[in-house]
Amino acid sequence: MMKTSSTHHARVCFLDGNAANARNKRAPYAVLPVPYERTVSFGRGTARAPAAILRASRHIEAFDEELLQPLGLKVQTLPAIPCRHGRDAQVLERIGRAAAAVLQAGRFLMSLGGEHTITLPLVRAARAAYGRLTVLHCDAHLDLRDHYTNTRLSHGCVMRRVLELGVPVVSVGIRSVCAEEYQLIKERHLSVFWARAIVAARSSAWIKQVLARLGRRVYLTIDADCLDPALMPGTGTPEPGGLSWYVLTALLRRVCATREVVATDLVETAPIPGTPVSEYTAARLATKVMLYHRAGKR
Ligand SMILES: [Mn+2]
Repeated sequence: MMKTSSTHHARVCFLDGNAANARNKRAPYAVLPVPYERTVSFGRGTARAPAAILRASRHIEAFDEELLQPLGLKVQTLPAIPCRHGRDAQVLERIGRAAAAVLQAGRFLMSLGGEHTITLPLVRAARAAYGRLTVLHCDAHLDLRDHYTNTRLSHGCVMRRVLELGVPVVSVGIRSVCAEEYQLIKERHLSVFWARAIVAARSSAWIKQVLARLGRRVYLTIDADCLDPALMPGTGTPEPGGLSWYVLTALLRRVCATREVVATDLVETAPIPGTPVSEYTAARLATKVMLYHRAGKR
């Protein structure tokens, strides 16, 4: 039996439980658990997501049914970032430093949130390491408010802060928007691909339109609520009418095949006690992104 004591948790490999692999500081893939939960407005529990996703990842089949190859991903799972103490800005800086160490070494970073706010320091670190990039933002929400619940460092404002870095954002799966956000996307001609249009599309031409908006290098942020709540019931603000598994993975596969995806975060999973569906879907999604990335490099 494999030991799964919590002290060794961070050392367990994301994908195959190979502890030696998990300690490999030169592994091309680094998984960073970021249990940051501070400004969640509705459902709670996203701080528990990184550990739950890592646990669920142990149950993923070691062969990929789509690419028809063994997973065999070389992954180092890093220790979780301490997120409970310190001011918001301090903790976000801590996250950025951990990300920078991975990205500066040219390794692929897969961050597991935590709430969406963590994307700001992660994008900053990616831009410092790689320069120009586009953020591909999969989400039910635009997260473009200037401030939300009395703070500018909230999950509801994170893409506004990213835009302020001067980084272009392409949003996919959107189906919830406030008047302020709608005004902003009209004024600035922001790239928004509505879930309603994607789900009704009769071809994958929309994927080509997404690709046309992306530069050569891409940072990918996936809010779990971009998916249909049937696949991802455990998320802070579930919205009906989300993307299906096959639609989202088709998009991500094409993006990884045609662009240099330098890092990804998967945020806003909030495990529901008694059903593993949310964390298992999240683990599968994180794995798919790394597999698509590896296939794209070949
Ligand atoms: Mn969202």
